[in-house]
Amino acid sequence: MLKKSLPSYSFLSLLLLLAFSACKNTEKQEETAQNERPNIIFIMSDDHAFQAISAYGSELSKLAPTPNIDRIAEDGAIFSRNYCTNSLCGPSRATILTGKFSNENGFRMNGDKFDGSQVTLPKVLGENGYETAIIGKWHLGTTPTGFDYWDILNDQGQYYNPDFISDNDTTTVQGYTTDLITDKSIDWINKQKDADKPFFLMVHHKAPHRNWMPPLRYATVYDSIEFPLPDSYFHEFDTTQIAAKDQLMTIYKDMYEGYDLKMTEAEGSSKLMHDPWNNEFSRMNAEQRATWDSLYQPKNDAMHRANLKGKELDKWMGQRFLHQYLATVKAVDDGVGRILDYLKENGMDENTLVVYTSDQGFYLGENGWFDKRYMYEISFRQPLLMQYPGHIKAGSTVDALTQNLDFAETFLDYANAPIPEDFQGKSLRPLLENKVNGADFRNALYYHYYDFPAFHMVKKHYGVKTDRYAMMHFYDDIDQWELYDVEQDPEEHHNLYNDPKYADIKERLHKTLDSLQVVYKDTMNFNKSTEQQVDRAYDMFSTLKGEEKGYYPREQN
Ligand code: SGN
Ligand code: CA
Repeated sequence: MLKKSLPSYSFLSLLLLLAFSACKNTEKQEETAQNERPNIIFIMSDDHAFQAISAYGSELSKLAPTPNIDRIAEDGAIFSRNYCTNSLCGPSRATILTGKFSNENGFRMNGDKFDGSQVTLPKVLGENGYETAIIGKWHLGTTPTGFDYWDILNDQGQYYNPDFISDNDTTTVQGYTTDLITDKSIDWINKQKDADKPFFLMVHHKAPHRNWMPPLRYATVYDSIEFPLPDSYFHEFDTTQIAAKDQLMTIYKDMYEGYDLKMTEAEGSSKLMHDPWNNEFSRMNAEQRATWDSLYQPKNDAMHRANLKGKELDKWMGQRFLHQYLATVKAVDDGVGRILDYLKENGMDENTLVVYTSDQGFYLGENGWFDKRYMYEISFRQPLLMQYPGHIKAGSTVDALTQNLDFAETFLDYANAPIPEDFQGKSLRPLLENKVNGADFRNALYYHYYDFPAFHMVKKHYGVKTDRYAMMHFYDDIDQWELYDVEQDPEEHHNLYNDPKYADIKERLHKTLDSLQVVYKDTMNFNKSTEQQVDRAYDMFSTLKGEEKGYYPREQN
């Protein structure tokens, strides 16, 4: 069933409609003939915050710019208010593939198994004459379906010498993963160069995901820079925001000194502090490890000599995190540059739609946090840039409320392929062609996050976001509503839900939320985690942190 299928009409109106649609069809055919079917290259990194893309203009990114990603904004469009449906890797990827919310595509949290028998974007493109491929991170639990070619990382993948899995074959490839994904992508594009079919390629980077291992060439690249830590780095939440207070994603409390921050035990030693999962360092060969140690030793020794304590040490940890995160981003940016250069050098830039995004937003020290999951702006917002010369105006900004839910329909629209009736997004093409005003495109977004109890202990929640406000409900082990005036309070530190002045706004938002849940068919499931499940999860974290059970006591709400 296609989205533009005929509803039922009376006989007369049916005749009129048929006559009319015959004309429309002829017009449509002419229009189609003129319409090129572009190649589509979809580049997605993992956990790349918009604050770390210089085209988005943050002070931080000015010190660690991304000139190649920025080229897409210069030659095309940047989306200033693009959001995800569920701020987590697997769910975001499933939404992008299916054009559906998690409740409809069945993939709610990492660890779920993606149902590859359902209709997906690559399948529809394939049926409509596209050659399709995915290279890089997949993380959906089952092997890809609907792609002509796939070459994926195992689960989260590794930064060094990763395993790549293709049809029944796993190969360990020597090198740095970001560079390898770029090499493999360019090789594949090169094979399509002279084909008479258009292609769709998903280039999915692992970087800059935790544990932020930069390539050796950038291990010291930002060492001379002191990055600004956000003003809210030491923010303390009170009980009006229990769901924000009660999490495990604070840089200076919850990161592992060795695994995450590469801190060593003592001056002169290269032995890492707490490193519960040696799965990243163990991938390196002896030569890589020796070079790594030679680059990290002087800065780790300097850290020991400085003998930092308390907040000074907390700030040092934030700096170390940003240095590494931004160094892994720099390699992603190199990769984007290589793909853009390849397209230009081979005369393919004009007929290729290039998209850059991340699977969600990411905290870079705001509230003292890393990771994502929350519907709060920083992790809800998902960077998005697109270029298609001659079709998307260079240097344009799209300020409509858009979502990763819309990607599938957008690409099908550009490919002149039919859009399945049950896809839940909207094509962004009219926005990019200035055929619709941002304010008329969509007035509210829906969100739903389910992964609790789990890593970082962010509670289950769903919510609505309008032009100005965000309202969300944290449920499962608590029952808390929050309302923010995001325009006045961009950091979302003032929960207005119980403020009588906002009663009308609250009521309106509730109505919008109710209608979105109907539209997106999200019949609520208030399954409660048992007390034991939640306690077990907290115990797991205490153990991973190398502490006694109960080290992380559960907030008593
Ligand atoms: C890993 C990370 C978490 C992260 C999840 C989900 N821990 O489990 O910090 O939230 O991935 O990330 S790690 O120490 O093993 O890296 S996601 O992007 O895949 O959803
Ligand atoms: Ca991610």
